[in-house]
Formats: sequence, C-alpha cells, structure tokens
Amino acid sequence: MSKYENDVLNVLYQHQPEFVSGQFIAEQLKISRTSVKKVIDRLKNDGCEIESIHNKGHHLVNLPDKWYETLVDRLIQKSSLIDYAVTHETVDSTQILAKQALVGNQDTFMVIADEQVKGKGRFNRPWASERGLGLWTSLVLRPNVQFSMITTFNLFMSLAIRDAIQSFVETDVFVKWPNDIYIGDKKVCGFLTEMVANHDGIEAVICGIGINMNQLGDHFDEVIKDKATSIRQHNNDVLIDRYDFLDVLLKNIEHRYLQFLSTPFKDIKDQYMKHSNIWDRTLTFTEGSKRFKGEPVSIDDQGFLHVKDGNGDMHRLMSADIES
Ligand code: BT5
Repeated sequence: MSKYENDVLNVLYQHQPEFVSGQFIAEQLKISRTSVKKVIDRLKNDGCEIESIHNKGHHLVNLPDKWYETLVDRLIQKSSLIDYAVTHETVDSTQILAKQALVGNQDTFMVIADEQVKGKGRFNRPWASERGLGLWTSLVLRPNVQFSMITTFNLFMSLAIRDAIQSFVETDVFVKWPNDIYIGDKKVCGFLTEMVANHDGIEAVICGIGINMNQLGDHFDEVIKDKATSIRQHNNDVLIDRYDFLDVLLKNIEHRYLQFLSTPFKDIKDQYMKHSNIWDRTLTFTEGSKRFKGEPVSIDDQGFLHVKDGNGDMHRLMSADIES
C-alpha cells in the first residue's frame, strides 16, 4: 500500500464517522484534490467501504477484514510495549518472520498477518490461521531478566490475553496452563513463547499468539471444529472489530509485561489460579516421553504445576500437554 493510501486512510479513520472534504485531505497531505480522488478510488478497490457525497466529502463506513499498517501503528504509538508493527497479508508463519527480523538489532516489534499458511503450534503442530478471521501475531520483546523467568512470562501473558478476551464476552474465559485460553470447553487462543539467548542472557523473547476472533462454527475444519471457538461466537455472532480488539489486547499485554518485569509471580498467583480451568479434574498429562493421569493441585511461585497422580505421587511440571 502506498504512502498516500496510508495517509488518506489515516485521515478518514481519525474523522470517523464524520465526512471529510477532498479539499481538507488535499491540504493536510499537500497533494492535489485529483490525487485524493485517485487514492480514495484505490482504497475502495481494496475493500474499504467509503461513502463519497458531492459537496460533503468522504466518510469511512467500514474497513475490510485486514490489517492496515497505518492503523495498527496508531495503536502501537499509544503504548510503550513495542517500537513498531510489520503487517502482511499472507505469510508462512509470523513466528518465522519475527525470528528472522530480530537478528542484528535491538528493536521490539510485532509481525501481524491476515493469514498464515503454515501457522504452527507447539511441537510443530498445525495452527489454523484463516485469512481475515483471527489475530495471528508474533511479538518480539527484549526483557532484561534471567532465563528462569520465562516460565512465569507465559503466565503473565496468559492473564493479559484472557483479560482482553473477557472484556468482549460475557461467558467466563479461562486460562489452561501453560499456553491456552478457553471459553467453556473450547480453545479460543493458543500461544507459544520462544527465546533467543546468548552468553549475556536473553536476546529476545518471541511470543506467538493466535486468537480466533471472527470465525463462525463452519469456518473451522473437521479436525478442530469440536474443540475450537471464537470471540464472535460468544458475542451473539456479531463481528468483533479487529482494531478495537487489538487495542485492548495491547493495553493488557503492556500492563502484564510491566508487571512481569517488576512483580514476582507469587503476587498474581491467586488471580491466575482463580481463572484456571484445570482444578478438581483428573486430566492426562504428557511431558516429553512421560504420560500419566493426575489431578492438578497447585502452581508454585516459579510457575510450575504440581500434579498428584493415581498412586498419590507428586509431579512438578514446567510445561506439558494436558488432555481431558
Ligand atoms: C498452540 O499450540 O496453541 C500455540 C499456537 C500459536 C499460534 C500462533 S499464531 C501466530 C504465531 N505464528 C505461528 O506460526 N504460531 C503462532 P498447541 O498447544 O500445540 O496447540 C495446537 C493444537 O491446537 C492443534 O494440534 C489443534 O488441535 C488445535 N488448533 C489448531 N488451530 C486452532 C485454532 N485456530 N483454534 C483452536 N485450536 C486450534
């Protein structure tokens, strides 16, 4: 998208829901009115719903289901979390791009895409990331902390994502230790945290977040349709405004990230446990080659899960796959 398309979109977005005259846009951007008209036609071709009325101007009615860098940047400027965003229509995986882009600099940023064709979960499992329906992003952060704190980083992030989703739905939203967010018994978000480290410590943390925003039931394929849900499905099927959601998500992540840097996990442990959906149930745990049934008992101050198995033996887990 050209600089002028970004600039015109920004002016229209800022003045929503009012009409803005072609003359005003031309003066703001120091271009001719004919150029404004051409740019607006290009934006319309791109899927932006813009009402243009003679003598009144242009009014942005609706945006297509895609990320515009200029609009994502507006949200990022409001927070201290990251320096900038890079948007893409289609990528293999935002996680791969983020890992490539963090080399040779100290930037903090997010890579965000409309669609991933090779989205990945943990252990290389596929992550369904259909075009225009979800929030598929990788955040690159540079926390100046010990390696060992990465376990609790995940738990602070879980609460941030949970709280953001909760503010869009009435039904209770739960964290499922260590990396999932659930509404009812279905997964609405999965995320993973990877780390690049050198002898001095952590160089970067790459947090890949996949959130189902606007899928309806039949958007999910056979393999996941009984275990996946979206925010929209808990909002009376009404479309979630992607920029409103991203705004809330970034604010929550900023809040929890600053908390992570300044506060031990034990201070938010009660909150975390209250919003977890794994208590009072016997579940199956897989940790590496170890697989057993047990009941989660608590989480310790380092973020490890304590599980009691059928023989009464205790297990202390840093990460695991948990099934009902
Ligand atoms: C996760 O893995 O839940 C982490 C997913 C992280 C995805 C983000 S999107 C942005 C960034 N770029 C990437 O390439 N990845 C990250 P895991 O716990 O392994 O769960 C994977 C399992 O969740 C799959 O085996 C499916 O059963 C299920 N699944 C796949 N796609 C799903 C979806 N869209 N919604 C709900 N469940 C899904």
